[in-house]
Amino acid sequence: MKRIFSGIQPTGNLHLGNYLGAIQNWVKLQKDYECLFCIVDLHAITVPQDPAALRSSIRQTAAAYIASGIDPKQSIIFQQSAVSGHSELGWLLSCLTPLGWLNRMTQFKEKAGKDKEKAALGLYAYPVLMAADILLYHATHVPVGEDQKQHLELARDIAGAFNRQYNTEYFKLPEPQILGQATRVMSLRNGTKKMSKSDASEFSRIHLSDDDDVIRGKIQKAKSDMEAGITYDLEKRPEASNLLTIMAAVQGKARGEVEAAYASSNFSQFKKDLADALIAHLAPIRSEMTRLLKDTAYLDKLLAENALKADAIAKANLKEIHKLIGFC
Ligand code: AQP
Repeated sequence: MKRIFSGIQPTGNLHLGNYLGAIQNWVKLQKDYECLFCIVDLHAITVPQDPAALRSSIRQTAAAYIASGIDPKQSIIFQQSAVSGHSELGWLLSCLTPLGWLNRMTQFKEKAGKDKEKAALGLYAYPVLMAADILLYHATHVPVGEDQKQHLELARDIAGAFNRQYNTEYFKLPEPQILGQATRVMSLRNGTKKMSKSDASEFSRIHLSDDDDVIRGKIQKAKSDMEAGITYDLEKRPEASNLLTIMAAVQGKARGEVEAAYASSNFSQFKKDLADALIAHLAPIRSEMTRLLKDTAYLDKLLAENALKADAIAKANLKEIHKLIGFC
């Protein structure tokens, strides 16, 4: 059995990083794997969320998955909070995860900022819940962007800790799949910073819901440099490198091929072509998202039905886990 689990937090509009680093790969993988694509709302509340905005982001995320090409008949698209097994296994695994392992997690350090004392316990324990998400379904593969690599390594360590504690080989270690060219899409304002939903500047990212003019405006304003030609050099030209990577990923070309085509172009021509390529790729997704979001009854029904499917797998696995722990 080859089973995929992956998810995105409904913490706002999805952006090009979520799309190129995660969803685009899921679409390719869904033919060869049994897939669960989750809207990880329990992770979203590790930082404060407005309830109405969260509710709307959950539907928007579901619509983005489907509009991008995830087939809801083939893959299980569901909401994490609708399957209580995630929280339950999260607790069971937190009882055997050493604090020292969590202390190493760089995402907590970045998100908690300077005042760690004020950060929520949930933000700190986030990677244990992520391990539970994956292990609850015995997922064999987990396609994610580069930023989730450390959390996935921890999930493997936690699976090993469970096996050792209960003297079993129950959990197989899930394999990370960090695929494609755009495994870490960077901010359009700063080529050394990850494109992120929580960046204060809207101009740092392209949203899947951005219209053509907004995309053009953001690409035009994207940070560039004074060098001649558009060439890839992560150290010296992080912004040019990021834009080249985005162009290659949306066009489905090798980065070298795009680089060769623009080696003697200026930014103004390159940015115009990049905006055109992005619009050609994203406009159909945006219009399908808009259509789906008008039919909230369809989205809600789909999520409810799929939650039952996920719950059935989760319940059966939790029964086995309870036995191994000694609850029954
Ligand atoms: N910039 C990125 N490049 C490539 N992949 C990315 N992913 C996120 N940002 C990039 C991948 O998208 C999936 C879901 O991520 P998420 O939204 O659940 O969490 P995140 O990684 O914390 O994303 P953000 O945008 O940075 O959210 P906020 O600002 O709310 O923390 C994952 O597979 C991730 O690798």
